[in-house]
Amino acid sequence: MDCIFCKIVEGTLPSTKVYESDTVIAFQDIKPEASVHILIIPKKHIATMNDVTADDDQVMAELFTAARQIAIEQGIAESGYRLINNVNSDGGQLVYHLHFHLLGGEKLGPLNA
Ligand code: DGP
Repeated sequence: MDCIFCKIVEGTLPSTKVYESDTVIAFQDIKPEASVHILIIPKKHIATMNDVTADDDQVMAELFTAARQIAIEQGIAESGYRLINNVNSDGGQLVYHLHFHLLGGEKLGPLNA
């Protein structure tokens, strides 16, 4: 499958990982838009939020657990952060492997700027 995030999961494409469990990994975004910009993804290939099913309940819970833990580790839990999932064309999705952007480390601008 020609998916760059699957290649990051397999380790055939390098990334700077900040978190890994059996089902989830998180790594630095290659084009950061804030001082902290981390992508949190399921190891399983799920193209978009629209493709999540009830079978994925556990992995979805683990994505949010990872987000909370990474925010603490990055020291941004108390100051605040943003967790974003872009879906399809209007949502600005460029990589079709489900991911959440964890952004913080500075005062973030308007959501739709
Ligand atoms: P989105 O527009 O929501 O699909 O965001 C895709 C993000 O993925 C974007 O912020 C840049 C990041 N990205 C794209 N290719 C790579 C890559 O090869 N490595 C890493 N670390 N991030 C990537």
